[in-house]
Amino acid sequence: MKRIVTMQDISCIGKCSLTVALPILSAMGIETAILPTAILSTHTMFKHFTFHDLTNEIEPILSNWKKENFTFQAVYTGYLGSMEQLQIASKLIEENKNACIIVDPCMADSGKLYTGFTEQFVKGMKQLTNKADIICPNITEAFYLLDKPYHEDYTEQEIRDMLKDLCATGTKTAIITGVSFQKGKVGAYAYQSEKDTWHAYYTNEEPEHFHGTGDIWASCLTGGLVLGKPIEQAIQIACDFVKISIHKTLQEQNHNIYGVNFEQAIPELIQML
Ligand code: PXL
Repeated sequence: MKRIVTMQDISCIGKCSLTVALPILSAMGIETAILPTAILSTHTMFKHFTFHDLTNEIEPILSNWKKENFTFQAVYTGYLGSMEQLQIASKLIEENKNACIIVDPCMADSGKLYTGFTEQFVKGMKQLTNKADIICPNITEAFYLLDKPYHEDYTEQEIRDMLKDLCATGTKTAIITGVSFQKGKVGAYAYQSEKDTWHAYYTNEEPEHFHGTGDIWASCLTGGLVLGKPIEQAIQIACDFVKISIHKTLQEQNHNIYGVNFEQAIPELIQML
């Protein structure tokens, strides 16, 4: 059985980070070790939330794991809460030289940094992405990583240039999610620097936007790759699963805005594998 490790927070309610990564990766048949970075009452899109930092727990957990000689096929990092956690993630990557490293630079959306993030953190995250095999920023995060002003009227050439720039400092493959060049269509655009190849995949855009979809997308991508799918197929699975999850959410009359009904889409995910 494949075993991976994912480092991100536990938002107790809110359907993001570990509460989506763990069920999705488990459903995909992958043993998923977790390194929780913090425990929050909800994700930070709520007006009030508690935040208990778990940084001090991480190093002892890692040193215990070392004694057991655990190995991981992939290291997947998501929401990290501090500069110190970026350092720990970096160390985790260095200690797992044979693993596929997937860094989702969770820090921004809709043109803005999430609550609590700073320009200094963005610089630190850029350093972390340089160490990854694969990164999957959304459009906003891609602009932040490249220190470019966010705008919505980007062209396909601009996205291609950004993907190349993201790979220029170390990342082997960059995928920008939430890309749209045509009204009603949204997808992901990838550049594999080692092969100098491009790949884009789009689905019909659903009429509402929800929190947590980036984490669902990155979890599916990670799962697909760990299962040995070609990156084009892993991207398709991730895009389709997010789309189906949003669709199921919209079918429910009193749906939550804080997350999507990905749970009800898991049978379709398994069929896609
Ligand atoms: O989905 C990204 C995410 C993860 N974890 C926490 C968040 C967010 C987005 O707001 O607040 C705690």
